[in-house]
Amino acid sequence: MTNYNHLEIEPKWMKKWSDDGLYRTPTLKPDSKKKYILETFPYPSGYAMHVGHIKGYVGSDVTARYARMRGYSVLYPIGWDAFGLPAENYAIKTGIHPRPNTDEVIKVSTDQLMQVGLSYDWDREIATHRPEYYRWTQWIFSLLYKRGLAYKKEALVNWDPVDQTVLANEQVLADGTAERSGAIVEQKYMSQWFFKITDYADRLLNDLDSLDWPESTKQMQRNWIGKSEGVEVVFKINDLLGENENITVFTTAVDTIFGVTFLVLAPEHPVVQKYRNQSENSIEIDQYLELAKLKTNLERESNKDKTGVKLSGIMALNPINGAEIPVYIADYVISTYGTGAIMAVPGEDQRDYEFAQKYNLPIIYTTQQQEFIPYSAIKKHPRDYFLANSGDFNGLNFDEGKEKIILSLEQNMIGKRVTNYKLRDWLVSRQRYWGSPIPIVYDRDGIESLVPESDLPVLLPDDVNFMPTGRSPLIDHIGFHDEAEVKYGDGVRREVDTMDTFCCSSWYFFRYCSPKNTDFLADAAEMKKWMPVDQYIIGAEHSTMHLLYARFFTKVLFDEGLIGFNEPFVVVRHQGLVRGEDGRKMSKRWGNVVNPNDIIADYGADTLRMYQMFMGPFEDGIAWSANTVKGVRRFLDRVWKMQDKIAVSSKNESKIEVILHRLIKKVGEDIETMSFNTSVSECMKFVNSADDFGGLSAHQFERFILILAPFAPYITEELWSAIGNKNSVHTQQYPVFNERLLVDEFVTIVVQINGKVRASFVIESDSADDVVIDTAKTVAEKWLTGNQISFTKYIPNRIVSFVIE
Ligand code: ANZ
Repeated sequence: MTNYNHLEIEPKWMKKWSDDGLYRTPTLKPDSKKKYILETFPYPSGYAMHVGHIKGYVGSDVTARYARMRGYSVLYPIGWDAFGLPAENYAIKTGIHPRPNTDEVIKVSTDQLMQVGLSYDWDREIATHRPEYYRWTQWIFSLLYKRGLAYKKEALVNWDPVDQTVLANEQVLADGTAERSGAIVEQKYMSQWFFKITDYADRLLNDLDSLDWPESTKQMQRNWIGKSEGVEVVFKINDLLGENENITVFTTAVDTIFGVTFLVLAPEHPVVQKYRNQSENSIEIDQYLELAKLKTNLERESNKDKTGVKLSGIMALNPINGAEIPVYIADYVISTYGTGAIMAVPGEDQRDYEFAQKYNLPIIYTTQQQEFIPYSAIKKHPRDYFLANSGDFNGLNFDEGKEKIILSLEQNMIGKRVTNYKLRDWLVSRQRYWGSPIPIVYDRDGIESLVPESDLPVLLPDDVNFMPTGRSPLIDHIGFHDEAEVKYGDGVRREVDTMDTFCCSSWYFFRYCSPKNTDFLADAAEMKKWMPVDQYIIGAEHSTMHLLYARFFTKVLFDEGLIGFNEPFVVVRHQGLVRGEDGRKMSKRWGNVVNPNDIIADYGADTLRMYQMFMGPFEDGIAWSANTVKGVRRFLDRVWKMQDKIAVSSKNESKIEVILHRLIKKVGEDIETMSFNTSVSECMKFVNSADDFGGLSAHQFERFILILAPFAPYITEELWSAIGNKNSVHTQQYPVFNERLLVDEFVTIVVQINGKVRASFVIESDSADDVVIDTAKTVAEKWLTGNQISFTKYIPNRIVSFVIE
């Protein structure tokens, strides 16, 4: 027998599978069982793909292969999230245009994924930077525009003064610097396109309940949407000019209103603008506003050290009791949430407490304890806390107090109940080159209109200077605008911003249903057959934005009557991070990156795959172990050698049969619950037992190969063909197990004599009748000696009963 040589086997089968179109998606008939298995499509920005990506993909592939073997018609596609910042930043760094570079990376990565033996239907491959794809990204923009869900407005954006560009929130680090340039990011007002995802906030929240997603992911979505029910209360202002001005605050703790000792405004609040010049401390205020501009919202919210400045010259009146209180400006209040103004209650709110301590402001406690109690504690047990220092409401518990205070504010028209959301409209325009053009044109008066559907796609020109200049690169492309002028009239100019790459990735799973369709984003009948996605494996870093945006697009298409479901992903799971051997995140900086190509070259793709499934629970973060990789390879070597020990009828055949049936059951169930690591370890145990028993019968070996096939597709294909099969192992049915064989290995037999239980003993299950009866006679000897047994009955694996004279 030859040795196990992965270098020979793997390229051979890879080519054969591809030539035969083995993994092509079957045509789905109405009565077929379907499974749509999806994974995040990679963005082709640099070279070699990471073992971390590969782990998620192998998990999907095992599931896809197993589903096929269980008779499902499977859609398991792949594509490229090709537009966007990773590719553009790489282009800026190297000076190489993103198109040829992206196309080259796609080629290299395709080869890499093929080598791993992932059973994609390559005929369905898509890439978001190809016009036939982004035509439909633009079409969705148009649909949103027509439905009143896409609009333009002035907004504060993250501005990188070094790279001269707007940054997405994810590109701003927690310390407020730009991920790429390291510059301190500024906040700047610019005109931007938005999608009105806030219209869908309640549906996006409520529909989460029905989804089989990790609870933590659902919770992150809930937090991101951030539904909050509270009250808006109007505070009148006393100013030197005697003008009529109010400040409306949003509070979720109106029951603490008697404890308000100052108001706080966000630096951007209009009242600040109105009074800043006439305040005695206007210089100090101006300085503070400049400083606040440099901070991102994230920094402002997480800021430990509360800073602020008094807006002197005005006082506010607490509407509930007329108390006069000062007004402060502080950046821990965010302008874009609620009303951008808060009533500060230092007796029960931690941030207000810290602020009051720092600026020596009074504290009024409104609970019976007369000390600081965080409001979160009160909210948990509102009946245990009683109002104090709260006028007519004293002595009421917080439950009753809240309702009565709200009613009183409502009656006096100084408060109303409101619901706020943290969710903001989705900012989709980028002053960048490498994205889908936005299908909008402006006439000479600057009035916007949609590019007609028949003119889509608006092509992204290639000959553009993509280096950052502080303006959208498309501004200066004369041909881009000339073409619009010819089509739509003199003076017409195209929109020069491009779309956020999240727009491309929010609908790609529809496209896979019929990726070559030229009439629509995907054929309606195909979408109906394949969607929704049955299993989506994605990195946990996509828990909020990507999943939320994809759900939003799906709901819009549903509302438009184009699809019959309004949630795209029934099941979502996250693969855990693969860390370096030293336990740190894999990074060039630590020199701990493992290149999958090296593992494939040294040990084979089957080892890489099985190791990744074996390294630990799929959803946990695990450090790489070169030793275990070797161990997995040794396991496959043993599997290879098993073909030499095939006995036509092994003497231990029935014993092995029992453990084989157990394995069939266990691996099947484990794949369904993504407990891949335990299925691999069971396979390893099985090989040990098979060795102990002296080998497998030919039929047993065949079934073992089938069990292993989803994990190690190459070696199993080779062994399968070596035992004389003509068809691929990957077109076979997964073996079936027999429940009856799964009973315990040992059973307890009870011995009855004349109807009375006299003894019991443990014996291998399914032992021969005469062996069991003889054993029973021995253990019950003291009742039997000297008596004649007139009748013996054996109920298999349970009871032996004797009748004696
Ligand atoms: C007074 C108060 C007393 C508050 C107390 C809380 C506890 P969520 O649940 O996140 O909606 N707030 C309102 N608008 C804000 C803004 N733009 N920036 C920063 N903070 C803001 O929280 C609502 C609470 O957060 C509001 O209720 C308000 O403080 C603050 F013991 O009002 B509260």
